[in-house]
Amino acid sequence: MIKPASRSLLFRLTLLFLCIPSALLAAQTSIERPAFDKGKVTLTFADAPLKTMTETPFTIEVIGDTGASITDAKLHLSLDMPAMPMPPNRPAVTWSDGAYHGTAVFTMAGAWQASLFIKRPGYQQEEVIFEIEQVMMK
Ligand SMILES: [Cu+2]
Repeated sequence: MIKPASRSLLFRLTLLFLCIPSALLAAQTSIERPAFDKGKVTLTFADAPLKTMTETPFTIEVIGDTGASITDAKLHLSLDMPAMPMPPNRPAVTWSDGAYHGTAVFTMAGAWQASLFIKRPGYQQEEVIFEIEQVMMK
């Protein structure tokens, strides 16, 4: 027989669990790299671990020297495997709803590298390389 006090605790724990936003439970793979002088670029895939042959949405956030988000850039992404030549894998990156978005498909298990080319009006092109340590077989 459960005592009223512990029943109440159970009820509270259940409530607490139900109140955890689903965003916190959703797995993501997020990689941050320095860019420009004092800025940074964050590449976030909406899955973890990453899996082969799976349409995986991603977002890219670009922060400039001043700490402000950069929104006027053209971004080009190239996905490669450092260990071997692979067919070109260049998902389009588009700006919408206040973020850069795209969808990646990793065609093979193993380590990948994402090269991001950032073109901004009036600036030299910046290249940022993200190491993706492991894509798992689906
Ligand atoms: Cu490969």
